[in-house]
Amino acid sequence: MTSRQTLIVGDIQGCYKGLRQLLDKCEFESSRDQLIAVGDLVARGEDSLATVEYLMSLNGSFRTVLGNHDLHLLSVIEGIKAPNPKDNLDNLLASSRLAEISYWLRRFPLAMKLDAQHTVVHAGLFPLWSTSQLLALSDEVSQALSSTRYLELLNNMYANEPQNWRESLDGFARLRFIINACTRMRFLSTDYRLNVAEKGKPSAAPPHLKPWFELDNEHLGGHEKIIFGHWAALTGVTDKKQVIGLDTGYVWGNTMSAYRVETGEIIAVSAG
Ligand SMILES: [Mn+2]
Repeated sequence: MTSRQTLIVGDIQGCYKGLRQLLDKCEFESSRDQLIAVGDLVARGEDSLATVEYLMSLNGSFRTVLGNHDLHLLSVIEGIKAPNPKDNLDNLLASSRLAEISYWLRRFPLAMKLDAQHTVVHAGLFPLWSTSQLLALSDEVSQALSSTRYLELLNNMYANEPQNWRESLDGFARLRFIINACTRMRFLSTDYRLNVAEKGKPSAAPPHLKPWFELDNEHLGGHEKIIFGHWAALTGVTDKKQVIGLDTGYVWGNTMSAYRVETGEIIAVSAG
């Protein structure tokens, strides 16, 4: 690559070695290019601390949307939740830079628009929302995350309710729905009820549940693309031109993927 590129990388999950291999393969130059992540920067991989320190070192060349694992890390840092025993966060939690890491992380949004075409969000676009509504709702959560309500929000974040979106939702129920839709959604029932329990492949789900991208979204423009992660069981396959899944399960031994915005290419490295 000799011209500036914008790369969107799938779920990194603390897989530092895979991230660096993927960026090398893409010929990523931090002085020239932009790197954007779909969230879940940390968790089960071999080195969540090295991953975060590297991404922080990129300064303005790196941005992310927040994933469920990133929000959970904030709760763990604040002592609201215990670390998940399946995660590998010990070195990160022991870091002398922990306060700096928390401050850095919680200033990122749940969703971002790169241009008129490309929207990035960890779990997906709730199909009753337009991308501009998604951005406005993401801002509501960001305001709480950067305010004195920060700890209260983390304390009120853990529940699977409400399942139905209503514009009249308010308080923490509203913020929780936005967080669940943006960071945990996979399936919805056909009446647009959020189901965050089911995790497998669409073909293995009960018939009343559909992947979020299979439900009609009358607000999504024909030129728009949604770039998301979170759902490793899809291995990136959505069968929709407008919906680009980048969680290809590197942490489970599969691949880590990046989408090159300028060309529409997917570049991947294998864990095996
Ligand atoms: Mn996730």
